[in-house]
Amino acid sequence: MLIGNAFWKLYKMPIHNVEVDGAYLIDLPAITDPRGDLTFLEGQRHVPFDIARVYYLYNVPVDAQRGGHAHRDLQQMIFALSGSFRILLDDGRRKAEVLLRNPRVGLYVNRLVWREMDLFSQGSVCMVIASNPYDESDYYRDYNEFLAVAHASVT
Ligand code: T46
Repeated sequence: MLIGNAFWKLYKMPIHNVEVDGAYLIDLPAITDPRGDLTFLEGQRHVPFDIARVYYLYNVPVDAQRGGHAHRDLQQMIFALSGSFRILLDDGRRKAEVLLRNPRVGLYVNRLVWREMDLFSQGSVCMVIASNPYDESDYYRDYNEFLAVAHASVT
């Protein structure tokens, strides 16, 4: 399966690298007319996986901190459908910070990337497209355990 840069080059989607391995920002199509804007995404066309699950975060207090984990296998694409929030990314060697605030920009996050989310604006809505159904055993919720696995996977 193609993942990351190879996928986006093949499908000619505009991508913007962030400073960690396994995470990219992509611009989705937008159809704009006087009635408003429409953005769409299709599995294996705009996201490099088959879509198995969609979930969304809403009614999030502005001082909430979410995330604080990485995944063993899960790939995701994260959107700010309304408002904005910050995502801190960590591949075990480098860290990056992304402010999501445009509903047509998605953040692709591969497996083995630690993520933390904060600075939610009032009324923000975060939508996530995921490659697998929910499975608690797929989570690394201990940062040191994640670091050990991330370091082992690049050596
Ligand atoms: C991620 C960030 C961006 C379910 O039952 N089904 C689900 O699909 C999800 C995502 C969660 N849950 C349960 C598990 C927990 O009891 O909902 C509760 C809250 O989940 P969690 O604390 O993991 O939520 P966040 O916002 O910290 O993290 C979520 C995703 O879990 C995670 O994969 O990348 O959003």
